[in-house]
Amino acid sequence: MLVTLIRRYARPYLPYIVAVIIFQLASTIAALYLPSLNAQIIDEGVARGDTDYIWRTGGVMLGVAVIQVATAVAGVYFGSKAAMAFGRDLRRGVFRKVTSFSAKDVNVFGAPTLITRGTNDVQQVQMLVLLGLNFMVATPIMCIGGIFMALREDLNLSWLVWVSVPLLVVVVGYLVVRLMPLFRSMQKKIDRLNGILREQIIGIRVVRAFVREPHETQRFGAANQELTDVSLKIGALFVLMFPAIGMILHVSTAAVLWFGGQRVDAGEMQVGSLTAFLQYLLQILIAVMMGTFMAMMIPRASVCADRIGEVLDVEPSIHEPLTPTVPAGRSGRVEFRNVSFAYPGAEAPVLSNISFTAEPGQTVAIIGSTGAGKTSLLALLPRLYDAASGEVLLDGVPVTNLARSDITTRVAMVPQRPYLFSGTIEHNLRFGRPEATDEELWDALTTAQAEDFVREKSQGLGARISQGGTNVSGGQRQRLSIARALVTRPKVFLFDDSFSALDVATDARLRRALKAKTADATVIIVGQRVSTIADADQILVLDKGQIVDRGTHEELLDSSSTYREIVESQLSTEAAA
Ligand code: M5T
Ligand code: MG
Repeated sequence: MLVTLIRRYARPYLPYIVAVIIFQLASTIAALYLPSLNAQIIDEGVARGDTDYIWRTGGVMLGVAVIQVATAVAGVYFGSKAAMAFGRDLRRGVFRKVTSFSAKDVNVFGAPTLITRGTNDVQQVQMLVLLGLNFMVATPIMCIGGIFMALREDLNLSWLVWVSVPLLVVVVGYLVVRLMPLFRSMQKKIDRLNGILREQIIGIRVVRAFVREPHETQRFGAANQELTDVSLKIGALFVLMFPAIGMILHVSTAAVLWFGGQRVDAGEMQVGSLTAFLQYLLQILIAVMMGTFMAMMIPRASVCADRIGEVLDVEPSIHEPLTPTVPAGRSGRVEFRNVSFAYPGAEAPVLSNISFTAEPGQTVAIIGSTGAGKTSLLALLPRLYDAASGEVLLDGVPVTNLARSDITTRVAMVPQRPYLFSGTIEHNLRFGRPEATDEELWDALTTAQAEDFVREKSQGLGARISQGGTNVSGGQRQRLSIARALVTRPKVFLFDDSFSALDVATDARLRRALKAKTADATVIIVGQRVSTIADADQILVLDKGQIVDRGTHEELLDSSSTYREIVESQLSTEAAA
């Protein structure tokens, strides 16, 4: 997966990557050349007392050093550019994919892990790409070139290379193998911590109301502690790593000086060669170390890449038809034909054999006890879910054959738990139709009986709404979301229990105003209160996912015992109250 992701998302930045390779090649060769120039100055210039030679070679050395630094900087610059662009594109890819998910697809993963995958996981892969670009060329060339150059200086000391390099590989490799599983579990712990934190922040009011802070704090504390423990274990290994590497470097240095010194004494080696050899050995060891660090990043990044790939590979369960049917009429006629539906993983169907028609200009009401399947029924029209069998038709065309835009421009839903976005009231109202004028917004607010409280706000339409709409009351949120639906001027309105948070008088006023505005639209209302739905053209009585009775209020009072029971229970509670 890691390779696939990198191949797919790094392709547009190939020119940058080529630049990185060229610059690194140049800077590595320059770096390898420097010690040998240094040796020449000492062994030829200083030994012969040739000041001219020293100046000349020194000049060349300065030039090479400048090239080395400049190309190294350029390499890192292009490498960072490519890696950051890669990360941005990958993040965008994950985000696009997630926004194409249906409710069902999101549930398969869960929101917290989708968030971690789109942020932290992408960052890990991006980090690997960044380091990879910075080291992939330099490290092997530095190793091989360094060994070659070192041996050129003195063959007799070569055993020092053969001893110190494998020693370093073994020590660093051992630590990396110990670190890998820790990194893998760290990613899971981060997921879990995100999940708990998210849940607690969203549910903060409930937590307060039930005085669950100590319990929740403890739950968070436990997850936090687990992450800390893993991080500490990782830290402990890192603490070992640096002294171990330092030890090997310093012992190698001492060994080179000791054995090389003896050879210089014996006149078998020149001092310049000795320093050059030492510098090459250090270059090799540092390159080996970097290579091993890189190798260590790969498993972690590949865990992350797999997690990202799982998201990217999902075929959204609800997809647009390839050749959408263009409906002949656009009046907003809704028809359910023998529709059955079950939630994924549930054994019993939530809806079975639902058939009804809602004509433009008509109001169809759905009433039934909680859990009867009212919300699920509405969800099938905008394709939040697809029916298992039967057909849901809009203007005579099955919704599965309609282009998404054809559905969304004609169907507006006021969900049972309305969600507002952070921003202003205005920005929320224009959600479905950005080009709506201010008059249209006020008009919608008036109809939704929300005008007064928006006018009371000093910033009016510009008043801030917090994420989820938590800074307005439940009833205000409901009315704002009704206004939001009105602004889109749809052909079909779906109101899911949208009047429940309103008092009876406001409810009546709102519905009277709505009636005028929605005269030629199809309206489907889910309601709990009989008074809300009594004047509907057709009332469907839903029980355990089936339509048990249908008709107008008067007809149902006569014919339906279930409906009568509902009416009587509400009358008696009103009488009691
Ligand atoms: C009908 C189940 C739920 C209930 C039945 C939304 C949802 C519901 N269900 C799931 O299994 N998964 C889900 O994501 O389906 O639920 P409903 O359609 O929401 O019922 P309702 O709208 O009539 O109820 P209410 O309380 O809003 O009046 O068994 O468990
Ligand atoms: Mg519901």
